[in-house]
Amino acid sequence: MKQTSYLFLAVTLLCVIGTTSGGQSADNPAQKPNILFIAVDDMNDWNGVLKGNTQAKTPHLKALAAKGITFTNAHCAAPACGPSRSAIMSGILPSTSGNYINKSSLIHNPILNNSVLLPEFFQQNGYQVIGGGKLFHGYHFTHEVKGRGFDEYFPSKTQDLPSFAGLKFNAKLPLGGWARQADWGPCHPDVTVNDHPDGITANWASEKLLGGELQEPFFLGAGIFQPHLPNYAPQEYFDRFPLEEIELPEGFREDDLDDVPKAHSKMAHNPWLNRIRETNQWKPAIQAYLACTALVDDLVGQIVGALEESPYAGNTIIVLWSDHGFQLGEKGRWGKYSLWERATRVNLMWAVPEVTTPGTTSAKPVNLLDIYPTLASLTGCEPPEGQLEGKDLTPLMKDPEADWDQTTLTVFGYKNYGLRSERYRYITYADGTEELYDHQSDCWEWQNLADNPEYAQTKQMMRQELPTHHEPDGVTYTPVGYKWGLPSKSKK
Ligand SMILES: [Ca+2]
Ligand SMILES: [Ca+2]
Repeated sequence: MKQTSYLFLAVTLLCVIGTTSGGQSADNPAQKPNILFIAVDDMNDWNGVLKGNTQAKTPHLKALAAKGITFTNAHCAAPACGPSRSAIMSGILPSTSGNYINKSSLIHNPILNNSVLLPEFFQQNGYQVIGGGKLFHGYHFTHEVKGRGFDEYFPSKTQDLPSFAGLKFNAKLPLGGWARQADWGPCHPDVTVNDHPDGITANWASEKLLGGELQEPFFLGAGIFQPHLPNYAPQEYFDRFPLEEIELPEGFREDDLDDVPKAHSKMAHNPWLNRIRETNQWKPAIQAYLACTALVDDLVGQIVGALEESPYAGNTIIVLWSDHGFQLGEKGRWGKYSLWERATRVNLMWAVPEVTTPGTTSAKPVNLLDIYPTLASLTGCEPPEGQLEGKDLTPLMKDPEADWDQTTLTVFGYKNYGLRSERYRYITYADGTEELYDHQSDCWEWQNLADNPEYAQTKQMMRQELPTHHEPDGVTYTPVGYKWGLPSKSKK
């Protein structure tokens, strides 16, 4: 009965308003655009689109950028997989939910657990929702959200992809293998991209698209794990970046932390760079990150290429995002877990039929938190009431220079905030210490201007944008600790 009445309503509406096009509201689910949702893990701005480093080779990301709009000043809600992805999937800021660090569980957080997660949202709106790879935090997808909102998960809701530890290697790995999670190196020559867990995810997504049997509208999520450590890829990817040509990061300065408050080290003490330098592995580690980014690029090309060849090409929104950035030595850090540019800046690219203009960019400050409300808007689905804290990006898709918020926010741990405007980055830590950088003259954030009285007004403007609410009722949260961003103690 219910289905019949929906159909009747849809047919009636179609008679009244005629056909609708992609990106416009339509009450008949069959008319709504499909969504290809590509997640990439730990991919920073070292690529040919965001131009954070010139060594990267990423033709397929460039081709995707040429299809639609790239947000060049997009930032994560949190510089760690767990809270970043929880924010993307719920549309709720970490400071609102109390989900601050990787160890914080999504489903044991009452605010997040009671929210309508993005896959559930599309399922409730009549979409076929399927996913594979790493979409939520935890490579083992099923451990966290147990398939909530998915009609189908690859390989299944109870079975994970093969682990990286199972790949074959020729040589001993530099830091001793998967257990440290900090290794890198080429796989054994017998290993091809089809054996790599990310290759398996990309093959699955491509086959789904090319198979032509998806029920429209669909939401297809493909989560790529690289270039998250361990940086393992087939030899051919390492061969693209000869070791003798590798250059150290342009943004690295030995004395860079001299003008930075000590509070940053409380968020995450990261010994990896020291270890990497001591063992003369800096260039090999950079080579591996570049190799794995090139692998991701090929897989993105494969998935987008499959969509283009599929029957769904004309009515499918593509959104590609990375969950946060990564520092390859800048500010003494090999890792994420900081509020600096290289850790918060992300890839955020959209190609939306009849909405985006090919090859456009916008430098307005935007956030991964904006993905959920934007998808709701583009598909004409009513967002869950009172839940979403991000903004619909559609106005910027139509006019990249449209009036917009002055800043966007990244949260890492209790009362540690990074704000990015078009020109400045402002950081304030829980102990009240501050940093301020002027990107117009200092793209590497070398000179902390926070104590310079000339910038008092700028700081004041930025401070007004900070959240005033940091301790959600009824939520047990763990402050960021000293070691690896793991909790040092529990609060409440
Ligand atoms: Ca990540
Ligand atoms: Ca400095």
